[in-house]
Amino acid sequence: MTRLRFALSGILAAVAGIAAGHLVAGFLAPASSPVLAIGSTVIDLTPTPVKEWAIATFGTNDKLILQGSVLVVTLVLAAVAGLLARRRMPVAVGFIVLLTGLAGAAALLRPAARPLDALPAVAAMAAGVATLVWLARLARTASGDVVRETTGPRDAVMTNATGPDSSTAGSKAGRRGFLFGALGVTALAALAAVGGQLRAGAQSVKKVVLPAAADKAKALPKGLETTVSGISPLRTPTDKFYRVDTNLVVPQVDVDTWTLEVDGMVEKPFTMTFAELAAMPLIERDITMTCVSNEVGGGYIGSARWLGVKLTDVLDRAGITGSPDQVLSTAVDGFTISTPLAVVRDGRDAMIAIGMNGAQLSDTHGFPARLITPGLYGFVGATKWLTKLTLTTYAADQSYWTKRQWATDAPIKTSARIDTPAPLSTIKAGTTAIAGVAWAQHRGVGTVEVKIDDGQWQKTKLGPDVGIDYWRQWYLPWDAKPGLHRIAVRATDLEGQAQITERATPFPSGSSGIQEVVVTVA
Ligand SMILES: Nc1nc2c(c(=O)[nH]1)N[C@H]1C(S)=C(S)[C@@H](COP(=O)(O)O)O[C@H]1N2
Ligand SMILES: [Mo]
Repeated sequence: MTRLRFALSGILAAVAGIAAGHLVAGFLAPASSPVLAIGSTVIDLTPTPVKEWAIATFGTNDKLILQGSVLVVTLVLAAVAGLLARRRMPVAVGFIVLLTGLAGAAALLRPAARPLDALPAVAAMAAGVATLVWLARLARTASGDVVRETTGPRDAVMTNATGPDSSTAGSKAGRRGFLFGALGVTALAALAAVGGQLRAGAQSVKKVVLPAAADKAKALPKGLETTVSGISPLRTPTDKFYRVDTNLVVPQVDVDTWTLEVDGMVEKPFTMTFAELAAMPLIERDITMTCVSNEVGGGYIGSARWLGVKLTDVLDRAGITGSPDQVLSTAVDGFTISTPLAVVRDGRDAMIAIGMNGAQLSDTHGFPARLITPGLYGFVGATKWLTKLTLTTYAADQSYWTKRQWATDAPIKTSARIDTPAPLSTIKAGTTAIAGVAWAQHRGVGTVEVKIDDGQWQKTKLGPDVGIDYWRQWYLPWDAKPGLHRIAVRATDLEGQAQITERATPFPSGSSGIQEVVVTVA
């Protein structure tokens, strides 16, 4: 019981510290909240294969699981600190100082950190130490242990605190004292944590007015979703669009102070405001984005209408000098992406997007501006929360993922996905549709074929053509007979190049292989 009380003192000290830190971070910078700061550092330090495994295993829950793990490890360490507090208070306090110090260092080591970002950790340290000292004192009073402890000279002082009737009778009041103390700390911590959360969540990006495009996209044709149930809609609604980034906290960028800087191997480096960027000629394009971490048949793909400025227009304004081979783009949090300059300049619609699906970018998709490079996986061409473009060379500078051994030039691989019937589902016998989407960005989808069991590859019917940078819906009517069936799909691009059938993992340049689903027809 005594040990439990001390362990609990440590745990509650950590809870109080984390909550106090979260509260302060809510006002200053949400990403500097202790658990989040440590979590982000863990993300950056995690070796690529482990990261891949986490994304593959936990999918979009990977961030939650990471934060949960950081929390659990912290609480276990805090319990140890609590146990130490029983006999060696200075060591226990040192332990808490060390833990919160690590959180402070993690917050300060973020690439775009400001000195103030250390404050949440300082608050956590103060709250943690105070709670530990106070609860450990209550725990000492509460435990019958006090009697034994009086035998040691070191604890003589402590006995005084509990008064002369400190044995059995005193420990009952002491137990209640500890209980109330623990409950009080829990309640205060809950309040602080909720307060911090509310405060952080209350920040949202400002509404901006986006000018119309000078060069508009054609009206989007009617997609197959109106006739084929279960198929992905031709355009992905923004709230259904996948999200992939290294951020535990979504950056909330102040558009009034935001700037885009262009520097490096250029004649005239310059900085522009959002208003200046939005005043440049805007293009509107339908483009399908894909994440390199998308597994065969996976969901890290989305198609949207983007509004923005041609990237080459902005680069031309600075005037390129020397022989740079990459555009190194930097996000407001210091995250970087390398995009091959040759790709940017080959005529495709690489752009700095400020609008998505008829609205300003949402905070999760990179408000106020992001890169979109048709045909390249997101990690080499889709920098969100963009703030700087540097013309440089791969020899001189490396980006976030390049440092982690991912490919430098990563064209999206041709692939097809079966949306319906769902893998391992049971469907009714009779006429149905096998349907899905296929993509071969910047080459265009030529044909999509389906194979049922050991049959021939059959050509499917394609949905409307929205251009070579966009995915293509497809379907095949199927008279499904009872039994277990295997359905496979493959796509070929407009140049006649079939998708790669050999299985490859997403690392280092995107997955390949044929998707095959098994369904039961009953
Ligand atoms: N600042 C920043 N931009 C980023 C990333 C990131 O981690 N940070 N991830 C990239 C990756 S891997 C992909 S696939 C796309 C995803 O964009 P989305 O979340 O809008 O779908 O953003 C890219 N841009
Ligand atoms: Mo990605």
